[in-house]
Amino acid sequence: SDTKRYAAVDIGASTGRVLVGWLEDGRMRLEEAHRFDNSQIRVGGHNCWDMHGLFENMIEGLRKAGELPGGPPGSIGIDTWGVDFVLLDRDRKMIGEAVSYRDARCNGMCEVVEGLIAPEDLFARTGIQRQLFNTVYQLMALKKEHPEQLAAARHLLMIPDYLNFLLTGRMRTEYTNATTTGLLNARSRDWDRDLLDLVGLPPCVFERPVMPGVEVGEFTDEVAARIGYSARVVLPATHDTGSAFLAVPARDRHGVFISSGTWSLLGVERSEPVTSSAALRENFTNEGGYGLRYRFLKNIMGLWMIQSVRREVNGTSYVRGSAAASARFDHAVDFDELRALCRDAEPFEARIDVDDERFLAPDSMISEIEAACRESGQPVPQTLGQIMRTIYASLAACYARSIASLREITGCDFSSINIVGGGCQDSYLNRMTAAATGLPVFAGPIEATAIGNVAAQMIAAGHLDGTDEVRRCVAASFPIERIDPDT
Ligand code: LFR
Repeated sequence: SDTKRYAAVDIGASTGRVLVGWLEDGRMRLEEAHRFDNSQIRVGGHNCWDMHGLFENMIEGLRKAGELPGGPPGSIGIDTWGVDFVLLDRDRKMIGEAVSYRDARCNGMCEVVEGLIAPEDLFARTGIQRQLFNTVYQLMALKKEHPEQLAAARHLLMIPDYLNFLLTGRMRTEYTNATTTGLLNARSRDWDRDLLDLVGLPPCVFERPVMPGVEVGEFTDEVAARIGYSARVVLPATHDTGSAFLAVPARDRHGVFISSGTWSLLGVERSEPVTSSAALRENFTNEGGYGLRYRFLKNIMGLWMIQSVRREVNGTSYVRGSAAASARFDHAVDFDELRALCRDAEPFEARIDVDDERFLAPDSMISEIEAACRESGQPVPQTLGQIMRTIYASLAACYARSIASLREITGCDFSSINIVGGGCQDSYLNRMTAAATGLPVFAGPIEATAIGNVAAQMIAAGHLDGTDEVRRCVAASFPIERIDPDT
């Protein structure tokens, strides 16, 4: 293959970016071409993704990527958050909106599905955790509210699949992200047709998933004209967490991985799914990973809580144009300032359950935290610093608890924690994590998701050998900080 430069379009629930990666003397290099905010819009009574805005930002980013000194990338890959999707009609036009997973439409849908299939049976089939927003529950909500949309649908595409379609005119269903629907059979790695039947979803909209590494196609002429060059679109693990895990510079087989962004995804890689009753009870999941591995992990609310507090004190909202609280300060508060307030609030101690669904999309994160403390008979935070302290201490405690469960369920012992993603820059949280777990933390790289995306393309082009080589290459290419429990 002659492909030398690779672009990653990596869109998370809060921000998106386009990065270009290449290999130089055995090391991976990265350059950022474009970064943008991903905010939601209110349409038809729901919080939705601004698909038009995301597409335009992607085009802009790829155009800028082509103008970097090294010349245009020959291959590009897209990854995004999981579970969300669009439906296309027989003319391949989008039906309705891409509703966001934090929208309230799923309330009550777990119960509806439980009436059709026992939770144990569902978990045994899919290996997927019970999360209110899994695609299966979103589809049940859609079926209730807009049965006509589901009836008109000919294709279901996950968000990255849809962006790939817009770039190339070709439809592919990528496996890792498809697992987050909660509708794939964990062992066959294909849609569980019995399950689709049980919950009453139209089997014809689900196309057989293909693995990362598969080429989707070239840009359409129209897209190539706008971007200024043409390139091949190749599938990475299109689920961001799948790409992030591929890029974890694991030192050995005894590390716990945390992909820290809007969510903290804490877990390990396995070659088989774990669907024991303990895994179900602790709500662990078995998501499809790169190279036929499974990510056995737990979703922890993560930086979302801190981002929400910050937006709230600054009087902004993650949904564009929606009513926001009035700002509490005469200046915009940033994360450093919040952390400084937090340190000043030591040793305030109250603990909340950061796994609780009440924190998924509360009207006010601050009031929700205060209420949770009050209801559990603990001291109620009185200052912003105390709110922050409560979140940080609760997150670190949740990490420690989850690692203990992981140990119990898998029977494995862990000797370190690898934290990757934007959240690994939070040295305060890293120190608290090391202290709470008693394990050394290895923090970095920050752009693990984009790196994993690029790496999958490099493997597909024959420039890297596989997962182990990717991890060695990442370890050699990016700064990784070690934080010991006693520092
Ligand atoms: C992280 C992530 C998680 C998924 C959540 C919702 O960005 O993809 O893995 O549980 O977003 O899709």
